[in-house]
Amino acid sequence: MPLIFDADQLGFALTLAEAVKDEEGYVNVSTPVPFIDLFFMGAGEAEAGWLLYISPDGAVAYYEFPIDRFYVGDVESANGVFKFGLAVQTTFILYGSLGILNYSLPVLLADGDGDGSYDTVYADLSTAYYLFLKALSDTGMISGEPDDSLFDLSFADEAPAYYGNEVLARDFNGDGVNDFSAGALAGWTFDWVGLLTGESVNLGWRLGFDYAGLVLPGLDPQGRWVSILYDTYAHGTSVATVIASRGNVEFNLGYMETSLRGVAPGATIAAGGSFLINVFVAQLFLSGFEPQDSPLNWVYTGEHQVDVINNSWGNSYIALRGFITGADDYATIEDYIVSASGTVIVHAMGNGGPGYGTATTPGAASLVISVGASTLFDYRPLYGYLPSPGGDVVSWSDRGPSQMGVAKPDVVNIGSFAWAGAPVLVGLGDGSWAYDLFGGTSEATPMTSGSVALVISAYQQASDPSPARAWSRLYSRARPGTRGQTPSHRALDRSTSTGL
Ligand SMILES: [Ca+2]
Ligand SMILES: [Ca+2]
Ligand SMILES: [Ca+2]
Repeated sequence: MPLIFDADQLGFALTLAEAVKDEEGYVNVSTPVPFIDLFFMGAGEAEAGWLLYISPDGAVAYYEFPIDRFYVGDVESANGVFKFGLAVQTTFILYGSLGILNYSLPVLLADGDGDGSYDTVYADLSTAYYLFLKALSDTGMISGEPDDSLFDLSFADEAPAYYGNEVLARDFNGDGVNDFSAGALAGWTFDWVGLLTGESVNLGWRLGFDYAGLVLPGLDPQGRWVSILYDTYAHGTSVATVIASRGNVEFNLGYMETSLRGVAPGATIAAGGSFLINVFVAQLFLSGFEPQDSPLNWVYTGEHQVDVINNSWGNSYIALRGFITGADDYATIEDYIVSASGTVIVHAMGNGGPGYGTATTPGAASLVISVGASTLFDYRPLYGYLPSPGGDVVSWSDRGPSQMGVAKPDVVNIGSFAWAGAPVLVGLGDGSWAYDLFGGTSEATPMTSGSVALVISAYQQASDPSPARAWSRLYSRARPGTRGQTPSHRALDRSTSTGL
């Protein structure tokens, strides 16, 4: 089962329409088709599919397509009965700098092995890709028209996705790099609004937003829903590539070609996809907690599912809510997760520096590894300057300490700036262009999480890893701060982490 947890159900799609295959190899869908959109908290019934694209300068493209009949060819489901639905996805492409996309992806569920449970997902990626390219072309974002044959209203040309082969993406120009991606099948979906279970509790946090609810399979065996987790923004994907990019893609940066290999290219990535609603539930789940019968009774199972949790986010407004950093509800729950489960949490310290006491929560939690940002000037040829080493704490990196008096951040790492991979859509139809100049303590944190993954991997081969051991090893390998910086400003970079 893939460790992909759809914490906010952003990728959740209802597949309630039955679709029966006829003798000509088509499935006929009775419309309207019910759909749900948990990004905009909407639901409805659709007579047609759609794609809406708004370019950065405000040009709008909108198309509809029929959804009552799709070709499936030789694709089979038990007794010829499929389930059909529309997965509604919204993406602010590269934080919206390349436009906003909202579209409905036709998905078909099949019981491929005939055992009575749905196990296989098909998505009409070629039709979605055609409309995406057409929208980019019609709004002047790219030149040329897409090939009409892509618009096929067919699942027969699409590869099946299933547990063991979860990614729903395609390479259309044959260079080995995916050019359109709808994300990946989630192993679990968190029914935080109680849509399917009727069980949902608003926890009424002072700071947080998390709901208590029950965890369901990402692919319903009865075929009523599927969660296809995707990235709405770009941030999470860039974070993940900084940690564990395999370096399989050669990106052309204009002044050099690079594979953008991650710090720990052998690490396995789990996803706790969240748009900052159920972010602590995602961490509880990945660190080995599960709800037992009741949404309010999350119990530690005795084994954390991941070794390291990367948190490239934080809240800067804690003082306005009457808390002090390090003693607030955010920090308390992360300290609890670390101490109860032994999972290492690495957290961004925030970009609100300089200044004494600058700290976000829960980046300033006592038991997490808090990360500030240091400089690296390898990217400067982009702007016509020579590269240079860097290695200082950058001006805007939060300085700490926490208001509990704990010296934070624990380390600094590259955050100003470095290249990172980005979601496939950032390539605007060609995945080889899906990269970005990334930065902030958001980037320094996965740089550090990758190092922690290497530390833990080494400990697992030698002895017993723990958050304290990971911290002490990391800290002892970091270079001392210079130029009047406090002792906590120790700089970590790839050379120190790979010198383990
Ligand atoms: Ca089956
Ligand atoms: Ca197709
Ligand atoms: Ca390609």
